[in-house]
Amino acid sequence: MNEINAGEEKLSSSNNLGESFCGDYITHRIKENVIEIQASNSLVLRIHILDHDILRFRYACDGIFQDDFSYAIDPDYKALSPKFDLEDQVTHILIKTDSIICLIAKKRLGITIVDHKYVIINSDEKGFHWLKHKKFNGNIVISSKKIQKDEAFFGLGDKPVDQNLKGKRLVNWGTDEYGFNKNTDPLYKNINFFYGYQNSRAYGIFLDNSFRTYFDFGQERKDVCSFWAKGGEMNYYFIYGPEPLAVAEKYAKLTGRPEMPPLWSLGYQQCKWSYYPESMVKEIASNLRSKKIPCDAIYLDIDYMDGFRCFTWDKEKFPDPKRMVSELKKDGFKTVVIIDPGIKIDPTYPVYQEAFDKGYFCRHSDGAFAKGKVWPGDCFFPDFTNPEVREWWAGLFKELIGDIEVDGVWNDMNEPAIFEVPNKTFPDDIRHDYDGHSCSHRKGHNVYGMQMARATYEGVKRSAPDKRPLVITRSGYNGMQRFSSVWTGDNIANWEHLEIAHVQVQRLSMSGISFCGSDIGGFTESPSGELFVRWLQMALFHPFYRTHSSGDHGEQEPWSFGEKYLDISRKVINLRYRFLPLIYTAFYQYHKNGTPVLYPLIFSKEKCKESFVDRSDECIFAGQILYCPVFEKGSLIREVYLPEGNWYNFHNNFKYSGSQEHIIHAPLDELPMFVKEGSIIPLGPELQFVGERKVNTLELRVYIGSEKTSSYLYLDDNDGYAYVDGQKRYSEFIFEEQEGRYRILQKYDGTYSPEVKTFELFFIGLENTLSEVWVDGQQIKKIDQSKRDGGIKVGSDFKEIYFQ
Ligand code: MIG
Repeated sequence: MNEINAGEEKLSSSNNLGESFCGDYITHRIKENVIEIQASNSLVLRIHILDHDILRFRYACDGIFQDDFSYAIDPDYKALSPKFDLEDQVTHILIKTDSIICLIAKKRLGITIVDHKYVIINSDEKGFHWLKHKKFNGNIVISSKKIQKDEAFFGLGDKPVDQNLKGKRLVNWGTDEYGFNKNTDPLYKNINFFYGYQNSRAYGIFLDNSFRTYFDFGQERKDVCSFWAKGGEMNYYFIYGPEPLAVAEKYAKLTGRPEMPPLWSLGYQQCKWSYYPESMVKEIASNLRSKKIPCDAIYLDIDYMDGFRCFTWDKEKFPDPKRMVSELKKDGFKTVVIIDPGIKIDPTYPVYQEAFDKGYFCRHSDGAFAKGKVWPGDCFFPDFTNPEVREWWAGLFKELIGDIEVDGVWNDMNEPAIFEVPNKTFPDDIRHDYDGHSCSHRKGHNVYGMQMARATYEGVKRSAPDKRPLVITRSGYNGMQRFSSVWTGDNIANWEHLEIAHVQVQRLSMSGISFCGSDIGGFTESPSGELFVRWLQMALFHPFYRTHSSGDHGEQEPWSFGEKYLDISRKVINLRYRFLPLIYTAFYQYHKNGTPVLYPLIFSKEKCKESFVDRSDECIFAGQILYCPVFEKGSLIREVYLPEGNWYNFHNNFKYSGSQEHIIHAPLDELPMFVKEGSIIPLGPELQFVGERKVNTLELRVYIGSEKTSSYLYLDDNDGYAYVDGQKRYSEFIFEEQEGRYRILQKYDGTYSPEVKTFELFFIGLENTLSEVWVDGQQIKKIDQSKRDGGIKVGSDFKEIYFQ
């Protein structure tokens, strides 16, 4: 038995006759930054040295490499071709870069990667090997590595499993899982990237292979980590940290980061399946405003369309979409609409007819278009892996975005999901263009959703070139973050799902996908008021902040649970808007450097503690705020672990010392959160929506600490592309204590003049009352101790502040 199936089947048993291994070393040659090693059994290994800490490994079993083509790698990624030394020793070839040494054993080409002290970071067990795929006559390509002592594993996108993947086997094959649960696998997304972490050091491995992939972290054999693909080439990137955060940033640079999103897309979004007709949409909008719930976007789910035909409107429900969208806009609401991949087979429907005439739909291997049933009934499906099809698809948004002025597009069902078939998707034989590298669905499946989101992104962007696009997608492959935000799909309104979403969002963030969120309140079933507000809190720092529900179990708007919960919802969402400048700043750091907007403690800059490997309760946002949602029904108490240093409770400014557990009061209307000492946290005003009025003043909360600390603030026009040409200000605030006084230095480049002209400073944690403040050499005013509200106002372009 050498066919590998999901889950139970054994991957490697010693009596597995089909197993083939690398032969022994014969010779090597170096061409620029690629080292090619020839083995005795005609196998060839190519090692690309992309950076001093990023190596790419490719294996050709018979010496013939496949086309070097990837949807994942950012086309703008530039390999640095760093300097390296190669040593040809008796037993090994050594490749030395500035940070690692890669040893290739001449026996069977076993790979070991060590640091300069020869401490092992990662090493092959069986290493690369392969099995004959019985059914397809290709190879199942496998890489097996030793699990180091106490090694933990993280990553892999949207897996709804505990943070540490040790002991688990997981599969990537995008699947529509309505009402998924803890440990449901696979889910919608296909992110072939994981971390190994041991002895305070992390590396990442990205298997760039879009066939069905498997990751086994010691489930089958306790000390072995294997990853494999049911076809294609063994082609993986090894990224060394040593800090986990450094791995995240390097991975994000390799597979790309998104552009800055429009600020409104980080505001609160209200969605349901479905709001219709127009009067209902208007009622939701007016309720949001009259009940003073801040909101930036309303979503239209599938029922806005005419018989679920993409790019059409049901004119009975929505007689004049352009008018409606513009009226919503006047009220400060953006409109986002859903677009699915299935195109209804209907010769009277021009989108269908054109795609049919041009042959843009996916075909079976014998040539017939592939039919699948989804919402519109029988459909054909555009082959988004064909650049010409993507181009056509992008053009379809001209009316929707350019004329009707819809602001964003939500791509669903793009695993692709198909009804009434046992495997829930296309059969394997379907053909894909794969950008000229024609293949079957076995290879095309896991990239289908990403290519749809990509074509949508192009279309939205092109149709409104002065605005930043918003695209949301359910499925995707590594690198999808360049084009789209994501949500976690059809979760359930129960308390366990609060925790699942919390872990999923951290996992997505460390997998290069920071622009993510869950259906707030839960998609299926109905939350209680308590669960709903706890969910709003849990998601407070998730960049994608949207309430969504299937709609068939009751209402799920902030006012659906009575006055008490309406008030709490308002309070939480108001706080979201106060945090927008910091969420935007964190997003900028993600856009620029690949830094995840939020991450678990194990990724924090605090000295890495092995005890964090299983810990996902607490989460760090923007590098400076630790928050820990309440996951238990009825609970008003939260145990929280604070890492080293001092921390301030955001809500009452009490100071706590770190490196220990605390028990804190967690009232129903508060997300427990703590600010690291030394941080300077910007807060904006409460707004009903982004752009409601000019924001000329931001609060800066200065949390007194003893160590020199940098904080940041990013400002630009909140939409449009002027920021690309330098119309932005990225300030670094350096806080430090100097001879009994405190100093804040502001540094930024450029001449951009932001709308924010004033900062209002609040000093938190001063031991004595504030007596003096000097701004750029001037003592600005006597401090009036009787005036306790209001902070110290300074120009937003200040250079240096002293206070004591
Ligand atoms: O078969 O469009 O995950 O968010 O509301 C269900 C209807 C199709 C699944 C999505 C969900 C959306 C729903 N869709």
